[in-house]
Amino acid sequence: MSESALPVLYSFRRCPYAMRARLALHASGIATEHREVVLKTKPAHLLALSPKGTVPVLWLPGAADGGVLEQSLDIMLWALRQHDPLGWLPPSDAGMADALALIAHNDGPFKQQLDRYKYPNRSGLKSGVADRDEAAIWLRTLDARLQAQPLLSGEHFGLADAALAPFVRQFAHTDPGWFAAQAWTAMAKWLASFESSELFKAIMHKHAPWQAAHSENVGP
Ligand SMILES: N[C@@H](CCC(=O)N[C@@H](CS)C(=O)NCC(=O)O)C(=O)O
Repeated sequence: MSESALPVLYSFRRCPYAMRARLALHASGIATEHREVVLKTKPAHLLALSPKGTVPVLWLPGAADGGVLEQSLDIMLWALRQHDPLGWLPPSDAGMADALALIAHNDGPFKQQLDRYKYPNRSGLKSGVADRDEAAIWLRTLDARLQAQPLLSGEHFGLADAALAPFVRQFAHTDPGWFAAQAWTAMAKWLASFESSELFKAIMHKHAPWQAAHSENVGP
Protein backbone atom coordinates (compact mmCIF):
# COMPACT_ATOMS: atom_id res chain seq x y z
CA MET A 1 0.00 0.00 0.00
CA SER A 2 1.35 3.41 -0.86
CA GLU A 3 1.75 5.21 2.45
CA SER A 4 1.41 8.93 2.76
CA ALA A 5 3.33 10.65 5.52
CA LEU A 6 0.27 12.82 6.05
CA PRO A 7 -2.90 11.83 7.88
CA VAL A 8 -5.50 10.81 5.29
CA LEU A 9 -9.00 12.29 5.53
CA TYR A 10 -11.84 10.50 3.80
CA SER A 11 -14.47 13.18 3.39
CA PHE A 12 -17.59 14.25 1.54
CA ARG A 13 -17.95 17.94 0.79
CA ARG A 14 -21.59 18.44 1.81
CA CYS A 15 -21.63 16.11 4.86
CA PRO A 16 -21.98 18.19 8.04
CA TYR A 17 -20.00 15.64 10.06
CA ALA A 18 -17.17 15.84 7.53
CA MET A 19 -17.42 19.65 7.58
CA ARG A 20 -16.87 19.80 11.33
CA ALA A 21 -13.86 17.50 11.05
CA ARG A 22 -12.41 19.66 8.26
CA LEU A 23 -13.04 22.79 10.34
CA ALA A 24 -11.07 21.44 13.30
CA LEU A 25 -8.27 20.09 11.11
CA HIS A 26 -8.04 23.47 9.39
CA ALA A 27 -8.01 25.33 12.72
CA SER A 28 -5.30 23.02 14.03
CA GLY A 29 -3.12 23.68 10.99
CA ILE A 30 -2.56 19.93 10.50
CA ALA A 31 -2.07 19.10 6.82
CA THR A 32 -3.95 16.07 5.51
CA GLU A 33 -4.23 14.17 2.29
CA HIS A 34 -7.86 14.82 1.28
CA ARG A 35 -9.73 11.91 -0.29
CA GLU A 36 -13.14 12.95 -1.55
CA VAL A 37 -15.62 10.08 -1.38
CA VAL A 38 -18.62 9.34 -3.56
CA LEU A 39 -21.03 7.86 -1.02
CA LYS A 40 -22.57 5.45 -3.54
CA THR A 41 -19.21 3.96 -4.45
CA LYS A 42 -17.07 4.09 -1.35
CA PRO A 43 -13.40 3.24 -1.81
CA ALA A 44 -12.45 -0.28 -0.70
CA HIS A 45 -9.68 1.16 1.43
CA LEU A 46 -12.15 3.31 3.39
CA LEU A 47 -14.34 0.26 4.04
CA ALA A 48 -11.31 -1.79 5.04
CA LEU A 49 -10.32 0.86 7.58
CA SER A 50 -13.87 1.45 8.80
CA PRO A 51 -16.46 -1.14 7.77
CA LYS A 52 -19.38 1.01 9.00
CA GLY A 53 -18.75 3.10 5.90
CA THR A 54 -19.47 6.64 7.09
CA VAL A 55 -17.41 9.74 6.51
CA PRO A 56 -15.41 11.41 7.88
CA VAL A 57 -12.64 8.91 8.63
CA LEU A 58 -9.14 10.00 9.53
CA TRP A 59 -6.35 7.49 8.98
CA LEU A 60 -2.99 8.00 10.63
CA PRO A 61 -0.61 5.78 8.64
CA GLY A 62 1.96 4.10 10.82
CA ALA A 63 0.18 4.77 14.14
CA ALA A 64 0.75 1.97 16.64
CA ASP A 65 -2.94 1.53 17.44
CA GLY A 66 -4.05 1.22 13.82
CA GLY A 67 -4.65 4.93 13.62
CA VAL A 68 -8.28 5.04 12.52
CA LEU A 69 -10.61 7.76 13.82
CA GLU A 70 -14.11 7.12 12.53
CA GLN A 71 -16.24 9.61 14.46
CA SER A 72 -16.26 13.28 13.51
CA LEU A 73 -16.03 14.44 17.13
CA ASP A 74 -13.01 12.18 17.75
CA ILE A 75 -11.31 13.72 14.71
CA MET A 76 -12.03 17.23 16.00
CA LEU A 77 -10.67 16.44 19.47
CA TRP A 78 -7.62 14.62 18.09
CA ALA A 79 -6.73 17.54 15.81
CA LEU A 80 -7.24 20.22 18.44
CA ARG A 81 -5.30 18.25 21.05
CA GLN A 82 -2.32 18.19 18.64
CA HIS A 83 -2.46 21.94 17.92
CA ASP A 84 -4.99 24.49 19.05
CA PRO A 85 -3.58 27.84 17.96
CA LEU A 86 -7.02 29.51 17.91
CA GLY A 87 -8.00 28.24 21.35
CA TRP A 88 -11.01 26.19 20.20
CA LEU A 89 -10.81 23.68 23.03
CA PRO A 90 -12.73 24.85 26.10
CA PRO A 91 -10.22 25.87 28.77
CA SER A 92 -12.04 24.21 31.69
CA ASP A 93 -13.67 20.84 32.40
CA ALA A 94 -17.00 22.65 32.85
CA GLY A 95 -16.58 24.34 29.47
CA MET A 96 -15.82 21.00 27.83
CA ALA A 97 -18.84 19.37 29.48
CA ASP A 98 -21.00 22.23 28.24
CA ALA A 99 -19.70 21.88 24.65
CA LEU A 100 -20.13 18.10 24.71
CA ALA A 101 -23.73 18.47 25.95
CA LEU A 102 -24.55 20.80 23.04
CA ILE A 103 -22.91 18.37 20.61
CA ALA A 104 -24.81 15.42 22.10
CA HIS A 105 -28.14 17.18 21.61
CA ASN A 106 -27.13 18.21 18.10
CA ASP A 107 -26.04 14.71 17.08
CA GLY A 108 -29.00 13.05 18.80
CA PRO A 109 -32.47 14.62 18.83
CA PHE A 110 -31.68 17.60 16.57
CA LYS A 111 -30.07 15.50 13.82
CA GLN A 112 -33.02 13.12 13.86
CA GLN A 113 -35.50 16.01 13.64
CA LEU A 114 -33.44 17.58 10.86
CA ASP A 115 -33.49 14.35 8.81
CA ARG A 116 -37.24 13.93 9.28
CA TYR A 117 -37.83 17.59 8.40
CA LYS A 118 -35.70 17.35 5.24
CA TYR A 119 -36.88 13.92 4.11
CA PRO A 120 -40.24 13.20 5.78
CA ASN A 121 -41.14 10.46 3.29
CA ARG A 122 -38.04 8.44 4.26
CA SER A 123 -39.63 8.12 7.72
CA GLY A 124 -43.11 7.47 6.38
CA LEU A 125 -44.24 11.00 7.26
CA LYS A 126 -46.43 13.21 5.10
CA SER A 127 -44.78 16.36 6.40
CA GLY A 128 -41.67 17.38 8.28
CA VAL A 129 -43.35 20.30 10.01
CA ALA A 130 -43.74 18.64 13.44
CA ASP A 131 -40.02 17.79 13.50
CA ARG A 132 -39.12 21.27 12.22
CA ASP A 133 -41.08 22.77 15.10
CA GLU A 134 -39.52 20.42 17.69
CA ALA A 135 -36.07 21.32 16.40
CA ALA A 136 -36.97 25.01 16.53
CA ILE A 137 -37.50 24.79 20.30
CA TRP A 138 -33.84 23.87 20.73
CA LEU A 139 -32.71 26.42 18.15
CA ARG A 140 -34.43 29.09 20.20
CA THR A 141 -32.28 28.07 23.18
CA LEU A 142 -29.21 28.56 20.97
CA ASP A 143 -30.58 31.97 20.01
CA ALA A 144 -30.99 32.89 23.70
CA ARG A 145 -27.40 31.84 24.35
CA LEU A 146 -26.21 33.93 21.42
CA GLN A 147 -28.09 36.95 22.72
CA ALA A 148 -26.04 36.64 25.92
CA GLN A 149 -22.63 35.96 24.33
CA PRO A 150 -21.24 36.41 20.80
CA LEU A 151 -20.60 32.73 20.09
CA LEU A 152 -21.82 29.38 21.39
CA SER A 153 -18.36 28.82 22.88
CA GLY A 154 -18.32 32.23 24.57
CA GLU A 155 -16.24 35.17 23.35
CA HIS A 156 -14.49 33.22 20.57
CA PHE A 157 -15.51 30.72 17.93
CA GLY A 158 -14.68 27.27 19.28
CA LEU A 159 -15.44 23.58 19.43
CA ALA A 160 -19.20 23.90 19.95
CA ASP A 161 -19.58 26.49 17.17
CA ALA A 162 -17.67 24.37 14.67
CA ALA A 163 -19.45 21.17 15.66
CA LEU A 164 -22.97 22.64 15.39
CA ALA A 165 -22.83 25.24 12.62
CA PRO A 166 -22.83 22.79 9.67
CA PHE A 167 -26.01 21.17 11.02
CA VAL A 168 -27.83 24.42 11.77
CA ARG A 169 -26.85 25.51 8.25
CA GLN A 170 -28.47 22.39 6.79
CA PHE A 171 -31.62 23.11 8.80
CA ALA A 172 -31.69 26.73 7.58
CA HIS A 173 -31.27 25.68 3.95
CA THR A 174 -34.17 23.24 4.09
CA ASP A 175 -36.66 26.14 3.84
CA PRO A 176 -34.71 29.41 3.77
CA GLY A 177 -37.84 31.57 3.61
CA TRP A 178 -39.32 30.00 6.74
CA PHE A 179 -35.97 30.17 8.56
CA ALA A 180 -35.53 33.85 7.74
CA ALA A 181 -39.02 34.66 9.03
CA GLN A 182 -38.30 33.36 12.56
CA ALA A 183 -37.43 35.67 15.44
CA TRP A 184 -34.02 34.14 16.12
CA THR A 185 -31.95 37.06 14.95
CA ALA A 186 -28.86 36.34 17.07
CA MET A 187 -28.67 32.77 15.78
CA ALA A 188 -29.30 33.82 12.18
CA LYS A 189 -26.49 36.37 12.48
CA TRP A 190 -24.17 33.73 13.97
CA LEU A 191 -24.96 31.40 11.06
CA ALA A 192 -24.53 34.10 8.41
CA SER A 193 -21.19 35.07 9.91
CA PHE A 194 -20.05 31.42 9.83
CA GLU A 195 -21.16 30.97 6.22
CA SER A 196 -19.36 34.10 5.04
CA SER A 197 -16.15 33.32 6.97
CA GLU A 198 -12.78 32.57 5.39
CA LEU A 199 -12.73 29.46 7.54
CA PHE A 200 -15.90 28.11 5.94
CA LYS A 201 -14.68 28.97 2.45
CA ALA A 202 -11.40 27.22 3.18
CA ILE A 203 -13.08 23.93 4.07
CA MET A 204 -15.56 24.00 1.17
CA HIS A 205 -13.05 23.77 -1.67
CA LYS A 206 -14.17 21.33 -4.32
CA HIS A 207 -12.16 18.16 -4.76
CA ALA A 208 -12.48 15.59 -7.52
CA PRO A 209 -13.51 12.16 -6.23
CA TRP A 210 -10.49 10.19 -5.05
CA GLN A 211 -9.56 7.00 -6.80
CA ALA A 212 -7.11 4.44 -5.48
CA ALA A 213 -3.96 4.20 -7.54
CA HIS A 214 -4.13 1.09 -9.73
CA SER A 215 -1.20 -0.54 -7.98
CA GLU A 216 -2.54 0.13 -4.50
CA ASN A 217 -3.48 -2.93 -2.48
CA VAL A 218 -6.75 -1.74 -1.03
CA GLY A 219 -8.27 -5.06 -0.01
CA PRO A 220 -9.08 -5.76 3.64
N1 LIG B 1 -21.39 9.46 13.84
C1 LIG B 1 -20.73 9.70 12.57
C2 LIG B 1 -21.78 10.01 11.51
C3 LIG B 1 -21.19 10.24 10.13
C4 LIG B 1 -22.25 10.12 9.03
O1 LIG B 1 -23.37 9.63 9.27
N2 LIG B 1 -21.88 10.51 7.80
C5 LIG B 1 -22.78 10.31 6.67
C6 LIG B 1 -22.67 11.39 5.63
S1 LIG B 1 -23.18 12.95 6.27
C7 LIG B 1 -22.39 9.02 5.97
O2 LIG B 1 -21.21 8.79 5.72
N3 LIG B 1 -23.37 8.18 5.65
C8 LIG B 1 -23.10 6.95 4.93
C9 LIG B 1 -23.79 6.90 3.61
O3 LIG B 1 -24.54 7.81 3.27
O4 LIG B 1 -23.53 5.91 2.90
C10 LIG B 1 -19.71 10.82 12.75
O5 LIG B 1 -19.87 11.64 13.67
O6 LIG B 1 -18.71 10.87 12.02
